[in-house]
Amino acid sequence: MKQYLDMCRYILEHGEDRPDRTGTGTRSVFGYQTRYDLREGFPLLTTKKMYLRPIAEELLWFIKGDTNIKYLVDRNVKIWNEWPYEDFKKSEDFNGETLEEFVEKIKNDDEFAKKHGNLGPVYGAQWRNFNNEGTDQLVKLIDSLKNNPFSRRHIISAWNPSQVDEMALPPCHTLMQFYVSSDKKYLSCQLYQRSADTFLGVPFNIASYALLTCMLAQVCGYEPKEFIHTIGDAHIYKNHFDVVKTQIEREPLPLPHLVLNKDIDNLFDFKIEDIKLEGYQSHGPLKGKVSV
Ligand code: DHF
Ligand code: TMP
Repeated sequence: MKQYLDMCRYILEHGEDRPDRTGTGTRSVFGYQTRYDLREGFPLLTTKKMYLRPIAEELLWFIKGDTNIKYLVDRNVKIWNEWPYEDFKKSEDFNGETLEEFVEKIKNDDEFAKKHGNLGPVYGAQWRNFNNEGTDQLVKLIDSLKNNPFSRRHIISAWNPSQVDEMALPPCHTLMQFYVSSDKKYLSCQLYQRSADTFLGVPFNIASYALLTCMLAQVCGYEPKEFIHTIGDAHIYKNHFDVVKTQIEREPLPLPHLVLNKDIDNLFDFKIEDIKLEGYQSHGPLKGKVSV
């Protein structure tokens, strides 16, 4: 994962300092691409301690077409909690609850979760039911990967201009395209990410799309080859500069290997226990605040 550290270094050295929506401030470059060869191992960062479970749970949640954080909260995955909480704070039901109290209510009160846990028509909704008009992009993609491998239209878009205003956060990973090698052996994926929090979000995004590529490869009869990550606004938040500098001093360790349950031949049958990582070694944890 030297590529990732090179990107961090490049942003710190060549980026421009700019204000941003959250008020934190970033250093940013526009347009940056990294490539990860999935045959060399699974690209989960080793220069800080990470866990595959929240990443895999979030991906299964997208694949289900779910957009309510209840699914994640029930599985103790915390990464999306802040955004519905921000909306809740503005609602008439808000009584000064803390984020923790809000999350407890999501967990224990189904009505409350239905009302306040939804992020709007984000990733899962667009992937499985684009624009709420019934187009299942994921089912179509699997069909075209299997039956028309050399198509140049293996695309899923989460970016829906007519619904972005209804979303708690407009999609950051906006468009993915797949490519089958000429010998029909390998599957590759390229992601266009419009906005990338290089310290917090990007390590999740790389692993998530690598995992999706491996799952799709298995159910379509290919082997995973490359994940290509193309970023629009690649930024490091000001309050992450110090941890990022610590991280780029660390030596990457050998990559782990992903082990999927080989019996699964339908993408929609994958469960968390079918997704395992072997041989993960890492440096210690590095923490940073998320800008909401
Ligand atoms: N906003 C911002 N400013 N940056 C993001 O990366 C981001 N990501 C979102 C939603 N909004 C965002 C969804 N993905 C974390 C990681 C990914 C993610 C959201 C949050 C995060 O906080 N990671 C911590 C804790 C991980 C955990 O709780 O398991 C980390 O140390 O990696
Ligand atoms: P923005 O909508 O103003 O671009 O803010 C979104 C922030 O979240 C930005 O810092 C990018 C970050 N982000 C990621 O890096 N990856 C993700 O998967 C998500 C959802 C957000």
